[in-house]
Amino acid sequence: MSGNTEISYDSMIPNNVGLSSDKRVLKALEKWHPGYIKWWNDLIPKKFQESRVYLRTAVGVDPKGWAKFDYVKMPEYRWGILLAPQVEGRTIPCGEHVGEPAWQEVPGEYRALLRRLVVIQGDTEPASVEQQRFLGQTAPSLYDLRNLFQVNVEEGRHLWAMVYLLHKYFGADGREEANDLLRRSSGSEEAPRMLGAFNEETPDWLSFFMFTYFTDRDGKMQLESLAQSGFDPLSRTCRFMLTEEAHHMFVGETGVGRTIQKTLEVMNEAGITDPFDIQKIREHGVIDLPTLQKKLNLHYTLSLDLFGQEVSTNAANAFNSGIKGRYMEHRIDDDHRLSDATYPVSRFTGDGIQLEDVPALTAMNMRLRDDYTKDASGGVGRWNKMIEKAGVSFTLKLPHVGFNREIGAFAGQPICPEGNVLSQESYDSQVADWLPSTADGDYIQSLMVPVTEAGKYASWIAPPKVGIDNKPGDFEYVQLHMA
Ligand code: BYC
Ligand code: FE
Ligand code: FE
Repeated sequence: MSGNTEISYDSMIPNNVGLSSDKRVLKALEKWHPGYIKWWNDLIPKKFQESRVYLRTAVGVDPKGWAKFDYVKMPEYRWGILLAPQVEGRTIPCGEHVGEPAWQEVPGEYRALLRRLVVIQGDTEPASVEQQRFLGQTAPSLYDLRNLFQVNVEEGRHLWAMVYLLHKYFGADGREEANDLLRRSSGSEEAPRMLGAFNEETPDWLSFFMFTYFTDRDGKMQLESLAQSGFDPLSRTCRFMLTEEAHHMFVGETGVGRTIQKTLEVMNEAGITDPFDIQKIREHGVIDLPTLQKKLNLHYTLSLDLFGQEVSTNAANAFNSGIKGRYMEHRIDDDHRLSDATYPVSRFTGDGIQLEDVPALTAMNMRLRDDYTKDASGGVGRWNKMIEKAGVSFTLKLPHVGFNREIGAFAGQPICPEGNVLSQESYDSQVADWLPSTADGDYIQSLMVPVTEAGKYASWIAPPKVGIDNKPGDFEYVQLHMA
C-alpha cells in the first residue's frame, strides 16, 4: 500500500527498465504515485478494494511466463513498468528515415508530435476504468467480476506505461502531462477525456462486453501502429501492452458470445422461433438479438470515431516522421515511404457516398480503420455461427461506416446502417430501431442484478466454457469483503 516510506519503491514496481539506478525517474514516479493511488481509491468502491481478487500480474516479458496468478487486493496490485526486449539493430520501419537506426532518445524535431500521441494514448487508459467504475455492483458472476477487475488493473498499468515514457523522456512538460492524466476525467464538463468515446457511459455489462470487443480493439490497432514506431522505447512499451490487450478482447468476445448463447438456449427451450418476438423473449430474462444488434451498432460506430479524420495531415506527419507505422508495417511489401502511393478514402458529397483516391500518406487513419473493420468482423462471424447452429434465423452485422458518426466524412449525416443516405426526417423516425432506446436501456438495466455465489450466473448470460487459469466452474474468483 501507499504511505509507507519504508517500502522499496523499486521492488514495489516490478520493472525491467533499471529504475533503481535511474534516480531522477524513480523520484518523479514516486511523486506521481500517491496521486495515482488516490485516483484508484476514490474511483473503485471500497468493498472491492478490500476484496481478494484472483488476478494475473505481469512479472516479466518472456512470452511463455510473463504473468502469474494469485489473490490480490487491488490497491496492492503491482503495477509494473515492462518493456518488450530491445531488438538488436532495429531500424525505423517507415517514413523519410526508413532504414536508419531506431531512436533511443526523443528526436528533437518530432518531440511535440510524439508527446501528443503518448498523452492521447495515456488518456484513454484511466478513462476506461472511470467508465467502468459502477459495473462491479452488478456483476453477473464472480468470474465476470474478476475479469472486469483484471481489465481495470491492466488499464491502470497501461497508464503507468505512458507515464513512465513522459517522465523518462519529456522532462518538465512530461511531468505536467502525467499530472493532467489524473486531472481529466471521463464525462467531466470542465476537464473531459480527450477522445469522444471515452466520455460515454458504460452503463451495463453488455456495454462492457461490447466496449472490450470494439473499443479495446481500437486500442489494439493503435498500439500495433505505435509498436511500429521508430522511437524504440514507445515501440517496446506498446509491444508488451499488446500481450495484455488480447485478454481484454477475449473478455469482450466471450462476454457477448455467452449473452447470445443464453438467449439462444432460452429461445429453444421455450420454443420461440422468431428472434423478433422481443416481448416473449424478454419475459425469460435474456437479451433479444435485435437489441444486441443495436448495442453492437452503438459501440462499433463510437469506436470508428477513434480513428480520426479519414484524411489527416497529423497522421501523414506521424507516418512520414517514423513515429507511427501502419498495422503490420513490417509485413507490407512496399517502399514504406509512400511518396507516390494512393489509397481510397470515403467521401461524402451532395451526390452521396464515394471512394476517392488520395495520397496514401494522408490516408493513414482510414487505412487503419479499414484494418480495424476486418479485424472486428472475425468475432461477429463467430457469433453468427452460434446463432446459425441454434437454428435461429438472424444475422448480426457491422453497420455501414457512415452510420452514427461524429468524426470524419460522415459526421452528422443521416446515413442508415445499410449505408443509404436518408432525409433527416426519415432517419430520425427510424433511429430507435438502430440504436438502443431508453426502453432498451431500462430493460437491460433490469437484468443487472449481482450474482455473488461462486459458479452461479445471472439469468441473461451463460457460464464460460473454461475457467481463468484453468480453474474449475465453482472457483471463487473474488473473495468478497463483507463490511
Ligand atoms: N474525439 O487529424 P485528425 C485504447 C481530433 S484506445 C475527439 O484526424 P489524428 C483503449 C484530433 O485530436 C487507443 N477528438 O487527428 C481502449 C485532432 O485535434 P487537433 C488510443 C478527436 O491525430 C479501451 C483533430 O480532431 N490511442 O488504447 O490524425 C480501453 C483532427 O483530427 C477525435 C490512440 O488513439 C475523437 N475521436 O487522429 C482502454 C493513439 N478524433 O490536433 C484503452 C494515439 C480526432 O487538431 N492517437 N480528434 O487539436 C492518434 O494516433 C491520433 O491522435 C488519433 C486522431 C488517431 C486519435
Ligand atoms: Fe489499455
Ligand atoms: Fe484494453
